[in-house]
Amino acid sequence: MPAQSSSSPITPASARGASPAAAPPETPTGRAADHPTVGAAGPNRPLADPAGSGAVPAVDVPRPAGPADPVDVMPTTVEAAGSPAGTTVPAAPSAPATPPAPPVPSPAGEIPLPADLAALRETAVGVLRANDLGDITRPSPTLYPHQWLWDSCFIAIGLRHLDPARAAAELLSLLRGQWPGGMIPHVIFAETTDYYHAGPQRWRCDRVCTTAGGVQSTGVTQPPMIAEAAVRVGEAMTRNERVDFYRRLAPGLIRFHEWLYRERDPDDSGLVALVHSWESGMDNTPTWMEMTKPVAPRTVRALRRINGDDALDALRRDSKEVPPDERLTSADLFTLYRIVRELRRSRYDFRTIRDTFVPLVQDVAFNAILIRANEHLVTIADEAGIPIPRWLSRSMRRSRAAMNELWSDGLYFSRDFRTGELLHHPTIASFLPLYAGVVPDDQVDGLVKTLLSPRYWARYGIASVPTDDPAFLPRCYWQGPVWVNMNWLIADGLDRYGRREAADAIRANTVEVIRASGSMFEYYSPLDGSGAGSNRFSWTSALLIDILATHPQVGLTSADSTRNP
Ligand code: 9WN
Repeated sequence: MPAQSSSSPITPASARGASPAAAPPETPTGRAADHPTVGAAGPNRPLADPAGSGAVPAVDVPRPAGPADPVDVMPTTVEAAGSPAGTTVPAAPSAPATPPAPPVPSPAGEIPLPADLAALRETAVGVLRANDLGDITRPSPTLYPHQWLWDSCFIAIGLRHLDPARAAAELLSLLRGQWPGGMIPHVIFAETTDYYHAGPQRWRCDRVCTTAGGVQSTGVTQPPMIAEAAVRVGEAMTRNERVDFYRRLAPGLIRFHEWLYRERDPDDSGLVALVHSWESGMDNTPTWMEMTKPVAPRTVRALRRINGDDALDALRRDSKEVPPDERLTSADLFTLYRIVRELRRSRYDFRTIRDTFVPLVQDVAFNAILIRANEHLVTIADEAGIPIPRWLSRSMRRSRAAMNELWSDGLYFSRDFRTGELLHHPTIASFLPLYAGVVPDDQVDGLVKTLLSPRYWARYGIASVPTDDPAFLPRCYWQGPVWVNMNWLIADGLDRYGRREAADAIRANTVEVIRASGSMFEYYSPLDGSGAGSNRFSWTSALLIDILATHPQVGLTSADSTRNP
């Protein structure tokens, strides 16, 4: 793995006074009253909202320059080698009209990247540099000013090509937020007064626990991508560096996996349950919204009846950078706030939460990511020389078997924890078992064929909701857009099933959709390739850097729309 710490444009960790060998810096306070983002006048001043909790500050965040014009191309499909006969893989979007630039040596010093891709990579590096807050990277400069769990993992996977020590620091910094019971929270709040719509005052976790680093956090978790990221970062290190890094990470990481099973799989089903759609990372995916809508606050329903969505839209503050129609609906957002309030009242304790109205879902994507993470955890613990408790190994084995219970009609689905009913919403999550590596051989062909069908793989990539689904909206968050992290995970799984050509076609398509938009958007329309959501988004940047470094041939071929994968 080529590592470039010497020429890294990211400030080396040592220059910031931190290295993976040094303890992560402590934040001086964990008390709400002392925290700059809590209770202060200014952008985070809490106001009432219809969900009855949290802040509605009065500061506008300017929307950055809009997306580039969608590239106007005719749909093309090419035969998918390695996929069942008759399956087609949509070609990568064709290159912009400008003639191809001469190749320049790739920063990895291997296959030279065409000049336009080298420039795109520089843009991606620039985004990571601008979002670098020291030992953490914010997902985007305006909409997401704190540290998110799975974002930091995808970010570390890209950062390892620039500065492995900094990538390791990104992962180790997640342990600062670890709760005494082992949970690693989905957001660790940075010391910033920048506004975030679900900031510390909505969670009040300081009343429940003090985190290891004395930092403020949310009271829920997010997909456990840490082990995957750690193994990738470890690959970019010398053996000694890696062992040192794993020794520092492994105890906290094992405690996190223990917490997931102990707290969220109390019945030993093998599948952990989530208590909020934010834990899934796919906030408004139809599966979760089906479970969420019925618990909308009465005030929200009433306001909506009287004034339609406009009144609610006026109350939300997360849509100043991003138009409301690219995010979840206001009614759904205020319902998610209501669920947070109930979790807060339950002190984030699953045994209490179980007896409330809070929807509980055995999320298929989260569990798939956990299963793969378990494998990596074994590698990490082995190399660190730290044993994994026997009961945890048993739970890990149970998870692999339990995944089969989520299979129905050719796809995998999430399950309602309370009723045991499958939630039959086909979404991108249905394919994550490929990443987990748990799909039985006789089911792989069918699943891959469905993935590559135009319902899912539209002109500009894999839609997060099938394009013919009533819930499909091409530019709305997790209701249709292409997400770079989903592409990365699925391509990784396909590789391990020997479907390299389909995997590379996904990677080529990913590179091309980013190139065509010219910017690091949060997500992209699968129909016209236009960027949506937040811009200058970190994981899009990091995973682009990773794809170009690990699969440079993809960058070279991606402009050729007649290419046959
Ligand atoms: C809530 C940061 C996060 C991602 C999630 C994405 C979005 C947050 C929000 O942004 O969620 O966690 O405020 O919308 O859905 O996957 O981790 O990028």
